[in-house]
Amino acid sequence: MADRPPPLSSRRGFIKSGLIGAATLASGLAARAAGGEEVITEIQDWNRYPGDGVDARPYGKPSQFEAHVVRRNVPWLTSDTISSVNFTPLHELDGIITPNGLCFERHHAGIAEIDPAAYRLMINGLVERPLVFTLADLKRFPRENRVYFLECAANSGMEWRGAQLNGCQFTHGMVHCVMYTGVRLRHLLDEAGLKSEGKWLLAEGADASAMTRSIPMEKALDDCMVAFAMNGEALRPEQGYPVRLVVPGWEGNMWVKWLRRLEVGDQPWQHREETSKYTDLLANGKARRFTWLMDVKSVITSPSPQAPITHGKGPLVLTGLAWSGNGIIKRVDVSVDGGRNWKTARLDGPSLPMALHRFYHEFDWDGSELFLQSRAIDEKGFVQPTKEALRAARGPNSIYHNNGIQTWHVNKDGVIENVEIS
Ligand SMILES: Nc1nc2c(c(=O)[nH]1)N[C@H]1C(S)=C(S)[C@@H](COP(=O)(O)O)O[C@H]1N2
Ligand SMILES: [Mo]
Repeated sequence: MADRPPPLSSRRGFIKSGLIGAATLASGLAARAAGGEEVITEIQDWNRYPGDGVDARPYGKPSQFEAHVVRRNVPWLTSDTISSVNFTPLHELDGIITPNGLCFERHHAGIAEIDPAAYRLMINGLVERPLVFTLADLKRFPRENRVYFLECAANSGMEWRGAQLNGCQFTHGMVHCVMYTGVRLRHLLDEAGLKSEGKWLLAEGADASAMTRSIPMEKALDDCMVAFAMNGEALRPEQGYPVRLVVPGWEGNMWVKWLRRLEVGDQPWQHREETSKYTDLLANGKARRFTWLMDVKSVITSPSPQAPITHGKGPLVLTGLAWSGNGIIKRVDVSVDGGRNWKTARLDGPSLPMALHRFYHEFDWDGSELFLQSRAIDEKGFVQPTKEALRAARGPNSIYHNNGIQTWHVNKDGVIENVEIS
């Protein structure tokens, strides 16, 4: 085994090259002159030795050099990790689809590990025929594939009183977007036979939190799905394996995971505060009762505090995400001067209703300080508000449904901070 290469991290070529990071650009050129760099002029180990065979990685994982791209939690936010949340690393991702292993998790009693053979979904209440479905039963209904974002109503909630967390992973990472495969809820309710008084649906999870939510029947019959796959494979346990409810465009709390029961009723149910209350307090002390739809929102994911500018002046790709529970995103504007001047960003990738949209804005950075902002506009004409406008409407003590415009301050060294300006 004498010719076995040393582990990658100690290989001379990689350590010395500085391939990632410290490059200085010739002004206006996003490349460098050829010659002198041994990572390209010298043969590297990966070029010399054969690698792993096809039986070494039966379920593929990202490159070892991407090990920092992970979900993270904020330890001081909740008293334990069972009823808690972690955040999608938005600053490291591109396109509109969130990889399954990076979708943020929000549980009230940890992850339920359900044996699919023992999985049952019951429909009862105001129906002609109460029914119980196995997973195999669900897979005998016509299937649909739909790409949707899921956003927790508490996303950006920590930012209500001022800039708080330094990174879009933490300020905006309670969102993910995957392609779901499943069956329309409508087909299952038809099978059970809805009674005409059935105006509300109670959705109940099989986890230890026994979470329930009331969903108006109109929405349930419109576009809700009972999903068993995400991005082409079975749901992950974290996301509700084997079956979760999909409630397009509406707050994440209603997307009941580990779905075990649907009860049809004639009015909304009373729910336990700690699992199902995402009520918005208003400035006058009143509360907005039903605020299910997630409003138009966007954030610049790079550059951002966790993705500083390390390449110096010259060509820069600014990118971010926009989404709305009202449908598709029509336009995203970007400002580099804190909202004084706006330019239309370039949307690229599929534009699907109630899904994440990807935008880009390419410009030459002259090395001066910037105040980066993005502002999304959806197909219904709703424009993402400033944080001041939101506070004026709801007062300083609100928490949920914060879709205000985010500002990132870029200093001359390319270091970036979460700030608020007025
Ligand atoms: N059964 C069950 N469903 C649940 C929850 C839960 O704790 N238990 N959390 C809800 C909340 S508050 C959110 S934001 C979403 C999060 O979905 P995710 O973990 O797939 O990101 O699931 C919802 N569905
Ligand atoms: Mo949530």
